Amino acid sequence: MPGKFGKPTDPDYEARLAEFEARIARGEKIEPGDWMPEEYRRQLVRMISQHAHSEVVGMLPEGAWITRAPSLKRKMILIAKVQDEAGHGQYLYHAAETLGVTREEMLEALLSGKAKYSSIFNYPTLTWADIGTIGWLVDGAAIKNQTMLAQCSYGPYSRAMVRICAEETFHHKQGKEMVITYAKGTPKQRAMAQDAINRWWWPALMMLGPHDSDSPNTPTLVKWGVKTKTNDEVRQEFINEHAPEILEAGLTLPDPGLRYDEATGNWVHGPINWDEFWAVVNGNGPMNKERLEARRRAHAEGAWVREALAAYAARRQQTAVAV
Ligand code: BYC
Repeated sequence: MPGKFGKPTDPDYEARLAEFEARIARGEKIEPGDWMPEEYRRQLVRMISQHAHSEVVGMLPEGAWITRAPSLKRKMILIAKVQDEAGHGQYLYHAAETLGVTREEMLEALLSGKAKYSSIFNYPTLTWADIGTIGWLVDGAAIKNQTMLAQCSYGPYSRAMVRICAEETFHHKQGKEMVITYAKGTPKQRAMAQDAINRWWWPALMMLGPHDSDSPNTPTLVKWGVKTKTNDEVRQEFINEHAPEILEAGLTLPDPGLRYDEATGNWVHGPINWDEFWAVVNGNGPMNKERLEARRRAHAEGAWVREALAAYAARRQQTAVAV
């Protein structure tokens, strides 16, 4: 049930805002139906719907390899993983719907190219090692970000994150196991794993969002407890965990500036190519066009399912009235 969304021009806005912020400070969750500033709602709809779209578009790069998995075991793991991403999309669309936005509005925004989704899914999966690398790096980055979002002040988003993180943890483990296996394998397997790490490392760092100095949404999101860490803080956590593990596996990272800093305990990275990031975000990445076309095609091909569901619901309603 949508809540009351307060605007600064409302006579009681300041008093209600103070109570809203006090609830967040006490660690209470804001639930659907509760009073909230319109800007809090707008930010959540933006973020949760982008997140849902990312899960759905994120099925495409990995889905492309289901028919080419090298063993039955790997194929079953990949099918389960891609299916999980569809489920994550569902939880997230539902969470966004609690804020009064409809599924149709969100899908229209995605299919028309208005809505954003994660930059990472606009890169191609060129070899089988990309599948393991997505699990290790992309799910690894997603978990760092989503563990933080599981603490967020909006109840439905926070609860969706708890469940999603549990599933992503399995995705992360299988990806790491796969890449480490290939890193210890034949020279050809090692080369394939290294090539995949080289191509996915920087996009995985970019996926966590622009530097804090270029992140206009962070201050509002942190103030209202949606984000509890900034983009750079989450990125640092991701690098601190993954850089040593990748090096330990006998692989290298494509960053000549990467070094461990004794004083801070952080792995310091070299400059990130933000021009590439913004090009991808603005629709000019290697796979943007293809990803959107695939989603539009899937939506058109699913029209008969939506029509059948609507016809079934109408018939059930008629039967209920007759009884
Ligand atoms: N890609 O002010 P900022 C997964 C946009 S999927 C595209 O820092 P914010 C998985 C940003 O939207 C998990 N756009 O934004 C699935 C904003 O533009 P607008 C995906 C990006 O929101 C399948 C502008 O840049 N995770 O795990 O404070 C298979 C300025 O940025 C990106 C989520 O979606 C980007 N990477 O922080 C495998 C997590 N980064 O909207 C795995 C939820 C920034 O003002 N989202 N932009 O026009 C978030 O946590 C935050 O939205 C972000 C960005 C950290 C991504």
